[in-house]
Amino acid sequence: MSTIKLYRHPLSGHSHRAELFLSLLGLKADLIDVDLAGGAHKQPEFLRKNSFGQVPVLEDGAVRIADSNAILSYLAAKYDPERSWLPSGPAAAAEVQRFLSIAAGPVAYGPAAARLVTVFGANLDHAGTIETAHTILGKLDQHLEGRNWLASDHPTIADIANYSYIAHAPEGDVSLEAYPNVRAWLKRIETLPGFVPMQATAVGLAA
Ligand SMILES: N[C@@H](CCC(=O)N[C@@H](CS)C(=O)NCC(=O)O)C(=O)O
Repeated sequence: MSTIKLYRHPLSGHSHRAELFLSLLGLKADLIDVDLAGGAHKQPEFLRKNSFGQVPVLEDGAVRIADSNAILSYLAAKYDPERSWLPSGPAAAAEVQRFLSIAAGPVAYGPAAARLVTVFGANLDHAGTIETAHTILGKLDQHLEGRNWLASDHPTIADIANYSYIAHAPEGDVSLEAYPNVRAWLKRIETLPGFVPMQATAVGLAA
């Protein structure tokens, strides 16, 4: 049995990015579903793993990491000695960090938040989240003009961090129709050896 455990929710894009990266690295992990609807993430047992009460959490032997981007950074530093997924040069590392911040900023407040409304019934300003989503998608589409990957000439954790919520943006009523470079980039990620999709939901699939 594997010593790596990923506490997650199957419809959580933050969880999916960790699951996807484990798979791309060829690492076996036990996926442990946390019952968010039942409030298991706010119970003492889970709060001992992450006092913020959120998935995902990774346990690798005695090491415990909360936060999806922190998990990506840890896995890249530990299991990719060539540092291809997280380059160690100062400028290259900074460029990856720039896109981790975008994943935790406008992508979280845009496409991820729009999907929170439609999939989980979150009480947010749906129109505002959709507007934020289109602003960042427009910028990313421009950035990807003539580029295959977000932060380098090869895939890095910047691509993995941004993939899940952008791929599932239509579930939040955010169409990707106007962003051909973004759609081509998503497809590129989907052809990486070891790619695993996030479970789709019934909402927004026609968008
Ligand atoms: N910054 C965190 C955000 C994680 C997050 O928002 N997780 C959501 C599921 S996608 C969650 O656990 N929500 C429950 C809550 O916040 O109460 C990360 O990147 O892991």
